[in-house]
Amino acid sequence: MEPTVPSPKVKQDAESSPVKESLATVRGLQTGDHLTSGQGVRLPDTDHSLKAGPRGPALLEDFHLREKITHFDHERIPERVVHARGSGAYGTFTSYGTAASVTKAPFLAEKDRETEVFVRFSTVLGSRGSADTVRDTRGFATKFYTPEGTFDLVGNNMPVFFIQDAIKFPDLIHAAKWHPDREIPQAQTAHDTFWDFVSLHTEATHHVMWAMSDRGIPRSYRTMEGFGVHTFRLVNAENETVLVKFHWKPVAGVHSQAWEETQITGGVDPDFHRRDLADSIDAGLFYEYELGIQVMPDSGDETFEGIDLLDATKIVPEELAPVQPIGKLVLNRNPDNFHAETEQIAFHMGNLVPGIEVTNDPLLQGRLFSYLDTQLSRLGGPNFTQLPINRPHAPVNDNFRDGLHQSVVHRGIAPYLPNSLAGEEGPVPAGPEKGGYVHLPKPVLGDKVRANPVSFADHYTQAALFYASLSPIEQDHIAEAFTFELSKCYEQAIRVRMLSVLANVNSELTAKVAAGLGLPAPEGKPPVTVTPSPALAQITDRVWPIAGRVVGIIGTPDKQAEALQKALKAQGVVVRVIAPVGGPGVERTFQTARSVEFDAVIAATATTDLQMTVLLQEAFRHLKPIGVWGKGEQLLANAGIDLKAPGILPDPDAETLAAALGRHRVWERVPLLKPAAS
Ligand code: HDE
Repeated sequence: MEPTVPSPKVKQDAESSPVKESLATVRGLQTGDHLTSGQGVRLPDTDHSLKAGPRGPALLEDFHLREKITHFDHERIPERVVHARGSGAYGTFTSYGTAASVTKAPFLAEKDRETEVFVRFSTVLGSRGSADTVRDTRGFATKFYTPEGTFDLVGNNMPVFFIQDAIKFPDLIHAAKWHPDREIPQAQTAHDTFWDFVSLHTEATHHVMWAMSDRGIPRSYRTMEGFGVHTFRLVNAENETVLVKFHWKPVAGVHSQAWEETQITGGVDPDFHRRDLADSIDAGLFYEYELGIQVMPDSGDETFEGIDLLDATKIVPEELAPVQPIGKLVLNRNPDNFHAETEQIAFHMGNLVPGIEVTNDPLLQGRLFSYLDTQLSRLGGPNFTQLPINRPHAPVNDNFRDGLHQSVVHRGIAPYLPNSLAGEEGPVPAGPEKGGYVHLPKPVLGDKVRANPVSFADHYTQAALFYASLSPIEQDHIAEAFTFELSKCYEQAIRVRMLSVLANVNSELTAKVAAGLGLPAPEGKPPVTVTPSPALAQITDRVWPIAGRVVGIIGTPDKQAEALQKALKAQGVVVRVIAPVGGPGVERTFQTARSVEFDAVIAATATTDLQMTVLLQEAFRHLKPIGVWGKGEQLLANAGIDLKAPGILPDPDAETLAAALGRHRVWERVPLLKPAAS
């Protein structure tokens, strides 16, 4: 019943791995029929320690007991200081060839070039065991294993960041993570220290708007955009340069959970996103994204249309610089071992290949230091690049030697340059003609100062632009999120201060949040005019592909259910029957089903089961299409749902359901859910 994917054993042994086996030499190293010690000695018994008689004591000479427990004692490694909670998958990136004029990096420039990648998605604030669906920024980090060396694009699902200078990162994270005295709250920003910091450090305002928007609560990793955030410099074969911003565009569109759904999901399935990624890949419903670039001229001042491209709190609206697609990513293989692959993968902003350079963005510059540094304590020394998941798919000849966990047996006596002793075995420097990474000569000049450029000072215009670009429903969600989070603060002064920040963004938003908090709305100085960027809105008239969506039928596994299953399968939709008890064709029981799992529900029985009533009510509140088959009408009546309400689909067929799912939710139902004005 419950599990709907093949067992892990079947999964790992599948012959049809769609990507090439990068870890072929180390996958499944545990071989042989017999249990052995770490030294390969066969063991007759691993259930009883060696004792002086059955009643003990245990003997120190029991090498198996000591080895087994010692290894176990050291199984955990430090979790990431941020982005501790994550999950990942392998995939293939195929270049369209459309970036050939702007970069010489072959994995982007050559048409149809396939590159193996590993992507790790993450939340930022929670610990490794925290829930997936919390309100947070999501990491979207991609390792491209190219023959020219590894390139890492370590991005987020929001295009801006809280701070402009890396030196503020420890402050930001100390404020945003749990309170140091009690280590609560876990994985959320709804607490005093976060709002204290961001209300004082107003360059965070733009990112806070994104975090409070529906982008902070994605439906799945499949339905998230990804952004490189910083501006990068691309270099072509003629050494001409442009400035670019990287975007991942999900083929499935950008969709979010409803806020209440995220809270329920955190309890009923804390692994919601992780599970969806793994199950979807097992089911062949691969996650797909297009990589795109916004291309800006490499003007000497690194600005574009008045926007400072070195300021990571600013976007370049797509209407000013369209996102040009340059390749496609398909995530199509699950890791075999979470620890070895997803936990041990180490990203680094300095993993660059010829054709891609960094800029002077002060946030990016600090990251260039941090990522390498953090791995030294997290992965225990400088040789983490030798871990299978981190090994480049390019020859390595680095003259680095020794160190903890060295697993290469280096030969030769001259790991230094210049030398006259290494002969054929020694590396020689490679100039640009041999594919060497040569930093583009750029003049560096300036007084030594601790200061920001003047252009970094505007903290509100783009926050206002973001708000103005969203649909009214999304704007309401932002107001509700601010109200919720600020209500969770203990300190009234923090709420009042944050309202005064919002007052500089948008007075209507400030009024709504102030009303929710029962506080007066302060006057501010919001930007007089902003030009909205329609590309930022999530709720539009667009209909999206529906692969990976889940429909639940409350009923029995009959012919009608089977026919729907068959018809929607073609579009990648999973249809699950929810029945009172388990049995053939039943995937969820009344006891185990919860509304959050389903994107649409069909009531096909007149059950009076209270859990099913709640499921329908939640589906209704969360704006999901609800179909009615036969006696299902009675179930809707039990749940107090009006059959004429928007998105209640009488006797829906596959086509009707698909159309409704393609719009993600029944937005027309929103007015029904607002409390009547008194
Ligand atoms: Fe990170 N960040 N970060 N970050 N970051 C880490 O590196 C850091 C920033 C991002 O799945 C750490 O290996 C500094 C922006 C992702 O393994 C650490 C600053 C963006 C991941 C670190 C930033 C990110 C990390 C922790 C301010 C989006 C997870 C463990 C200058 C563009 C990668 C690790 C994974 C992880 C430092 C800001 C994205 C400590 C100092 C901006 C997706 O090195």
